Amino acid sequence: MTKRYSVFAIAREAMRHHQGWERAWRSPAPKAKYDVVIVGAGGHGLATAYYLGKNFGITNVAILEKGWLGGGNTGRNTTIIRSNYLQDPSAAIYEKSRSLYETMSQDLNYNVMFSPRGVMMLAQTEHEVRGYRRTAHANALQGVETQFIGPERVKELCPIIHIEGPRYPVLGALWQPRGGTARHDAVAWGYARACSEMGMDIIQQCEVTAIHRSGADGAVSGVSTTKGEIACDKLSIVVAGHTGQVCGLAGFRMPIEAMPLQALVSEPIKPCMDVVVMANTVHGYMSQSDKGEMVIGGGTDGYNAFTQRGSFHHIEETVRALIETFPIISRLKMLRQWGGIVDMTGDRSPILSKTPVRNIFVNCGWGTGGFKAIPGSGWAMAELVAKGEPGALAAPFSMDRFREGRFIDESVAAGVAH
Ligand code: FAD
Ligand code: PYC
Repeated sequence: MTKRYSVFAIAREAMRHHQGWERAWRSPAPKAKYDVVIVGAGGHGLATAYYLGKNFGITNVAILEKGWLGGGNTGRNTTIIRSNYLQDPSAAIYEKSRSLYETMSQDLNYNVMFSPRGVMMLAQTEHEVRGYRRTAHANALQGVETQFIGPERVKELCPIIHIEGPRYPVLGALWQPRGGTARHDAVAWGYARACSEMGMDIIQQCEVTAIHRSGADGAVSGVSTTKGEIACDKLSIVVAGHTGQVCGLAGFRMPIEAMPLQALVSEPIKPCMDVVVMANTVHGYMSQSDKGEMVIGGGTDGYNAFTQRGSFHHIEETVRALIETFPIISRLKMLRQWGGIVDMTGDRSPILSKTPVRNIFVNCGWGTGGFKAIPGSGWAMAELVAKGEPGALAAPFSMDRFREGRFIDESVAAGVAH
């Protein structure tokens, strides 16, 4: 039984030189067989496992990770959480997710530092004004709390914004007061600890290299990994930018492509901005971390690749663009830069779906915007894996929609140009 984290535990450990903390999760050797194997220990894989245990009592589960848990996009994103999407199925799953973030720290007994500081998406063209007004109306009907605010209110909420920009003045913004940020590593670590506590096995440094099928209908029977053979009744593939390759191991193709997306942080400065701002026209988004760094992100590279780096010209373009709206950052030094491999679908919406192989399920396509979706996606995916059929949250996101022309177009709400 893992000891609970609490103020008393902190006081107790302070008294005994922090000698009593235990490991947050076990690192077991894989068993020969599990009821469910999840490939990928990013946020979505871990959350799927957590809700399989919590909501359905399924705990004979292994989560296999080729690197270290949270080392993919989950530990590389700019942590923006919001649910201001246009289409009803998106608003439903992202709002479920945002609401789960509100109580995640208590639920997991792990401080994920959820900070509902408010997110604004700037409107810097007439087209965006119309678009965001429309989204605000749609959100009102969906029960998502957003509003379209004017430039004066934008300036009030974020005084460092230059409202009369040289090329793109700020004409207003779509404001979601309960949007915000959370600590990305903590989300992965909190789920990992809770899964391990339920008896699930998180196996790191364990790459899935083959997928096996058997029986008359060719249902999944197990996987080969760099740590040996593992049999399973059900397999959930949750590998973001590597979806194409891993699904290829099972013999089917996915309507998805992989691209690098990068971000950077500045040197730390005093607190100057207590909201998240996305400026999609000039193309950049920015928030300030608790350490004081300005967290800055840009767009995807213009080609498919698997480098977790991103290209230099993107940094230049992003920073140049943001300086128009935030002249205050012009003399800051960049501290570090990194990239992740994002998984993009044609309509910029995710896939939570059964696949052509019985008992293989896939969760992918969160692209540039899946950090905010981790709890909601895990919740919906656990239902799909446990019951074999999607519930109301996941159903619209099945991969049939590409064959049926039933797109859920969120290319504007994605907030990142691609
Ligand atoms: P990942 O965290 O990538 O996890 C997949 C895991 O699968 C990886 O750990 C990988 O190692 C593992 N894996 C792959 N192949 C195998 C294999 N064969 N065997 C075993 N394991 C395997 N979203 C937001 O909501 N807000 C943001 O502000 C935001 N900013 C972003 C900024 C950047 C720079 C990037 C890159 C992304 C951003 N995102 C943002 C998107 C978000 O990070 C992702 O959508 C989300 O983290 C995806 O989580 P995941 O669990 O699906 O994937
Ligand atoms: O989806 O909000 C988002 C986002 C911000 C930065 C990257 N993605």
